[in-house]
Parts: sequence; structure tokens; C-alpha cells
Amino acid sequence: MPKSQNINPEEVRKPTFIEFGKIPVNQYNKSIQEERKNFSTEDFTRIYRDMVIIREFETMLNLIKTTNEYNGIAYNHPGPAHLSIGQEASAVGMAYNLGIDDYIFGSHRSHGEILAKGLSAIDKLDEDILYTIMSGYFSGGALKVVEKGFEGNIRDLSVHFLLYGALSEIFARENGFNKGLGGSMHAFFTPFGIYPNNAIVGGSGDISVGAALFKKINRKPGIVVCNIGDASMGCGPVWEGIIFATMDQYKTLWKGAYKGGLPLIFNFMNNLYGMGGQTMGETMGYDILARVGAGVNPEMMHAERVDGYNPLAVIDAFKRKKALLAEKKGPVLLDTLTYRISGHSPSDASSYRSKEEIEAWQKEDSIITFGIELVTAGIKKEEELDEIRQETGKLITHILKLAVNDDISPRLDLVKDPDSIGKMMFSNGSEDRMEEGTPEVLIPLKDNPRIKSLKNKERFFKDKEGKPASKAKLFQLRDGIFEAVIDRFYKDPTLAAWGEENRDWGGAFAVYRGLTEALPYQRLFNSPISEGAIVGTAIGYGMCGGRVIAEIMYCDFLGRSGDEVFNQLPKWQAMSGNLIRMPVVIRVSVGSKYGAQHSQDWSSLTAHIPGLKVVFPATPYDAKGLMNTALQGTDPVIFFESQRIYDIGEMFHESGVPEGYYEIPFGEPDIKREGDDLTILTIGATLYPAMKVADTLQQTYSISAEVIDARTLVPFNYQPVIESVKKTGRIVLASDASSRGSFLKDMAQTITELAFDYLDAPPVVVGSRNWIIPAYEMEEYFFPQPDWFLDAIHEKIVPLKGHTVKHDFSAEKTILLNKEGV
Ligand SMILES: Cc1ncc(C[n+]2csc(CCOP(=O)(O)OP(=O)(O)O)c2C)c(N)n1
Ligand SMILES: [Mg+2]
Repeated sequence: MPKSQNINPEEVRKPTFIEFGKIPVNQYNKSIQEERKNFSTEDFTRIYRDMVIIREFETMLNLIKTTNEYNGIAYNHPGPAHLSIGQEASAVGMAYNLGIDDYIFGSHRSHGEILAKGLSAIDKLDEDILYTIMSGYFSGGALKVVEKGFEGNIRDLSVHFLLYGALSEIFARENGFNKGLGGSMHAFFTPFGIYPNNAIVGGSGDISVGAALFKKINRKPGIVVCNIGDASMGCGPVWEGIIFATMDQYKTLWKGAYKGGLPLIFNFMNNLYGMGGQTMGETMGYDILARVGAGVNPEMMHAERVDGYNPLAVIDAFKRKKALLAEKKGPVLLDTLTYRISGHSPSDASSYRSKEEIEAWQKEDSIITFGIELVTAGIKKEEELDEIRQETGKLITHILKLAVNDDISPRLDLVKDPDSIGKMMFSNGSEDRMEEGTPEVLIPLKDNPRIKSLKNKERFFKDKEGKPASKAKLFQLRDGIFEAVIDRFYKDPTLAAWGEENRDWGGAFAVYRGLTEALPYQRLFNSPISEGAIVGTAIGYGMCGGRVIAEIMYCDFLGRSGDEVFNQLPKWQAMSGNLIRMPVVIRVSVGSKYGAQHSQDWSSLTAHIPGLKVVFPATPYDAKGLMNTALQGTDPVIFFESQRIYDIGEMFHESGVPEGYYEIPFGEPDIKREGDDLTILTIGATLYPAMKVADTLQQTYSISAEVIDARTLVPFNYQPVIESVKKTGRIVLASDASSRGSFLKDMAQTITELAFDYLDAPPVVVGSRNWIIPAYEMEEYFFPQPDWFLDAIHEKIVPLKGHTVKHDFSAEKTILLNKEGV
């Protein structure tokens, strides 16, 4: 079903010029008098107060870091504190008009944004709602602390709660917003629309796009603001995020209510520096950051530089941009100019900038300047401003006292419960759908052409007469995955899938053929070739409450999404104190035939990272059952599929692959063939060579091999494997991954520990070579072959009578290869 967008050569070959419009730079020029009609005295006061609160909060942190004391309270904080002293006006201006439906994402330097957004939410919410939020958050632990002895109204109490929750998080206390598991650089509080801040520079660049997609696809109110630094413009996730967010298809192909741009503002908090690298004039070539918008789309992303030293200029910009987003004209790029008076961190000696420069910016300090303007305009008296500062000092002192007190604010007790962090790694939920509602589909399931054709397939590899079914008749592994996926699309209205060639092409290796007919664009779409953002957007979508399947076309391209897979996807559930759920399934196809950069099995890399569930089915029955489980769950799953076996039929489950729904629990290895003398444990497609080996062992050497298919790497139940080893005393482990540092080695070591007394020989790993993967014609020298198993068994486990070794698995060779690094 091709897109009806013909690309006409006459049209696109015509000579023309690209016209760039003007990008406004610091165009706000209203006086405070002029703004009096837009802001009440209370509004102006709040703006001033919020900036002062942020300044004092961070001044306190600076003193704690540099002198171990603030207002007579001693404390040592060994962790990070990337302060934004100087940047308060940009944070308060950004947050001023945002409600709790508007989500902000941030960076390592986001204390100011957290407080500004929180204070803005507190100002807008009814007191009873505020109280409900506070008392419901982690059983009201933080509320109880700030409530004790507090006299005043609930709105003021909420300010105490906000400051205490944030500071406790920075000091890694259990009452922190994320149980102390996020800390300074990651703290967030979703009830106020404050989403994760990210210690990876640019990390929010694509996650926030996923959040905006969540809002768009599920028609939720509100916008998303991605607050990132100017130096993050050099980061892949930011560029990929921008490209993902500005795709034409939102305007050209998405239909009805879904048509139009994303509700998203990339807000670069441009303090002109990375750490010491000067972005303007040294590490970037844009001169003015806002220029970048011009190259991205014809709307130039409505880019604009705003004077982030003036809170009113920022408020004005956000108000105008929010209106644009409401008209579905997003996304927007803002270059919010600011300056960090404080060092990158408190230990920063500022060797990269002159004293004169810092002093020049200090002279224009936004709080001082805004205060003078308020007094000059007769809105506030100097004494009143002074009182705000005094009161804020007292407040911060009070909050600090509470947060450093080990009795009032203890840390998670890892002595009492050493597993408490472990228990937060996964949410382990089971949800048919992430939200109630009717899933949007284009045709009834029964009318789907692929569903119809699958009705005629042989769901076991032999037909009723016991003859092998022809390839055309066979229900294949790819069909098993398809059935699980389409079933969930008709159950869960939030489910969306994206990746390269996911739509018209039918998905990589035809797994998705039949989905295009069934689903509107917003539920299934082609992404740019942005593997980082494919995963990053899925993370943002998942953490906001949607279920998503993202696809990586070849496992090798996981490298392009390294940060997202290693640093983001596995971390946010635990770093939220287990409040966030992450129902994100990443389908990863493991290649063959295409050489060194298209055939690698990296399941071991993902299994190494705590917080990911890792699945690698080898049969259609397992593929369908495990995909059903992945899509029923609420945790991130890396779902490996081997291209070697997409065509294969079901050879083990004799009643065939059921047409209906069933789940296969994660972590349960499956005995594919029973035996008594030797165990072979396989991961992925090596099941098939292992079965051949088992035949040979039986026929030629009268050795009865038990073949166990791991099916899942994480979690993994060792019990059935240990039971097998107790019986056989010997085990070979095999997979297509390069053997050095592989998950097989980890399993071999664990099995040695758990079953040492039962083993007659050491567990033996038969993995792939530690080389580049050669061309298909030479693959047999790289991937484990049946005779490798036999050689390894003969050399290391039990001599096979009459066997002649072809491959050297001797101890000498092992030492030599390791010495050579291959
Ligand atoms: C991916 C990554 N690279 C490097 C760092 C180390 N680092 C932390 S902050 C920073 C500078 C970031 O500058 P910018 O994005 O402008 O934000 P700012 O610190 O100015 O707020 C660097 C290099 C990091 N945290 N993450
Ligand atoms: Mg910067």
C-alpha cells in the first residue's frame, strides 16, 4: 500500500533558492510599566520570590559543597551539585505559564527548573488537590516531615514539601522525590509535571520527543518542554530528537485529530558554555544557537533567541510559543540566553573565563535588575523585597535542617533490606492495556489479509500425514511475533510502534506485513534512520504511560542507540523509586549473511546492563508466547530475533502454535530434548545446530544429550539447568555471540558455582570467534557449527571414541588466543 505522495522529478529538479526568514533575537522590548496590564502585583512578586528561592537554595548548596556549612548547619555532601546561579530568570520564565499537564524534562543542571516548575504548579493547583498529591506520594513520608509543627496554609506547606522533597533527593534521603535513588542530576516529581532530568548531556533530547508523541498519539492535554544546555547541541540524541520531532509526516500523512506538529519546545538554556568549552566562538559554529532552527524545516522551528536574563521576556516567549503549539504548529526551538555565574560544579576554578566577564554578567544579575525595576516602577518597596530574601533564607535553613537530620530523613535501609534497590529494578506489572479505551484500528481483525492467510498455514512443521510442510504453507517464527503484536494492537489503545521501514515496507523481514492495513499512521509509522531516537522516543512514550514497540533493524545498529539502551531505558524505573513504569519492547533483529556490521549477536551486552529484560526465542511457539508476555508486561524488554530462523516452523510444540493468546513466563528455560549424559544449553538460533549435535552424539557415540533452550537471558531460572546437570554431570553452552565476555561465560560461571559437586568436567562454552564476522561464504568459520561442539566435548569433557578433532579447543590454544586478544 504505497503512500499517495508522488515525487515528481519535474518538480524537484526545478532550479530555485531556499529562502530563510528572519529569526528574532532578543526582540522583547516591553517595559515593566507596559507589562502591568498582564501581571498583577502578586504575579510580579511571585516571579521575584521564585527566583530568590532558587538562588538561595543553590547558594546554600554551594556553601555546603565548598565550606560544609550554611547558616550554622554543618553538612558534608559528597555527591554532585551542578548549580545554575545566574540562570534563575530563565527557569522561572520557562515555568511561569506551564500547568501540571505540561511536562518538563531537564539536564544535570536542573534544580532551578524543578523548583520553578514546582512553584508554578503550587501556585495554580487547588489546595485540596495539592494536599492529595502530597499525602499520596510515597505514603506521605515527605509530607509528614514538613507538616510537623507547620503553621500556615496548604499552599505554603506545599512550598516546604517541594523544597524538602528536592533537597532530600539531592542528599539521597528516602523522603526524596525519588527515594534518594535519582539524586541531584536526575530528580523529578511527575505529579507537578516535572519529568526526569538527565545526567547524560543531551539525554532528554529524544526522550522528550517521545513524551510529546505520547501526548499527541493519546490526545492528552499539555505540552512538553525539553530543557537542555547549549553544548548539548553537539549530542546525537538532540539532533536525532529534533529530526524525529520535525518529520513531515505529522502534517502530510497523519490524519484527522492527529494531523499537525508535535507539542514540544526544545528550550536550550544557553549559558554559552559546556563545562569550560565556549559554545559561541569555540566548540560550535552557529554564532547564535537559534540559527540551527533554520536548517530543520520550512517553519525554521519558529526559532528565536530570548533574553533569559529577563523573566518577563521568557514568559512572553513561552506564552507565544504555547499558542503556536496549540495550533499544532510545533515543534519550537528556543535559544534562551543566560549565564551561569556559579562554576560548572562547586570545584570549578573558572579557569576558562575571565573575572571581567563574570563581573559583567553579575552586574546585570537578573534578580537584582528585576528587583530594581519593581521598585522603580513602584510595584514593590525595597523593604518588601528585602523581607522576601530574609524569609527565603529562613525557609531554606529550616528545610536544610530537616533534610540533613538522619533521624528525620534517613536513607533507604540497605542493612535491613539489602534487596530494596534490587526490588525496584522492575515493575513486573501485568496489564492488558495501559489505559482503558477503544484502540483505533482501520479494519476488523478478522478481515486482515495476513490473519486470513495464516488460517491456512501449518502450525507445526509437519502436516497431518507427517510430511514436512512446504515453506509456503508453514507458519513461521515471524508469524508468531506478528500474531502477538497485532493482538495487542487490538487490545491496548496506547500501543504504538515505530522504527525504520515499519509501515509500507511491512517491517524489516516482513514481520509487520499486515499491520499497515490495520493501523492508522499515529500507531505505526516510519521513523528516520535515528536508532538513538527510535529507542529514546520509546522511553519517553513509555514513561508517560504508553506501551510501545520500537524496532532496531539489525542488532549491530544497537550501537547507535547505546546511550538510550544502556543509560536510559534500564534506569528510570529504579531511579524514580519505582514509581515510573516502562512498558517498552525493543525488537532487535540479529542478522546473518551481511558480514561484520550486520551479523552480530549482542544479546550479552544488553544482558550485562541491570534493568533490562532480555529475551531470545528460537521457535515460533516461544516467539509468540514470549512476545505476548513482553507486551503484557510493564518493563523494558530487549526482544532478540534471529534472521537465520524467521522462516522456521514449529518443530517442538507438537500441537503446533496455538491460534489463541497464551503467555510464556520470562526466565524459564525449556527442555527441547531430554537426555541423560550431557546437557547442551543454547541461546537463540544455536538451538538448531545443538539438535543436530544431539542426534550425532546419540547415533555415533551413544551419548544421550539433553538440549535446553534458554529462551530468556534476564531473568533466568537456573533451577532446571542445575537439575539437568545433576543428572548429566556435563554441560556445553552455545550461542552465536562472540565468546569472550559473553553471557554464556556468565552462565558457565554461575553453573560452576551452583553445581560444582555434580560436574564431572568444567562447563564448556562454544561461542563465536572473537573476530569480525566474515562474508556469508565464510560464516561457518565464525559461528558455532555442529563439529565444533563435538571437538569441544571430545577435548574438554569426554573423549569421543574414534573422533578426529578438526578445531583446536585445547588449553594451549585457549591460552594462546587470549594472549593474542582473539
Ligand atoms: C554524554 C556526556 N558527555 C559529557 C558529560 C560531562 N559533562 C557534564 S555537563 C557538561 C557540559 C554540558 O554543557 P551544556 O549542555 O551547555 O549544559 P550546562 O552545563 O552549561 O548547563 C559535560 C561535558 C556528560 N555528563 N554527559
Ligand atoms: Mg551550557
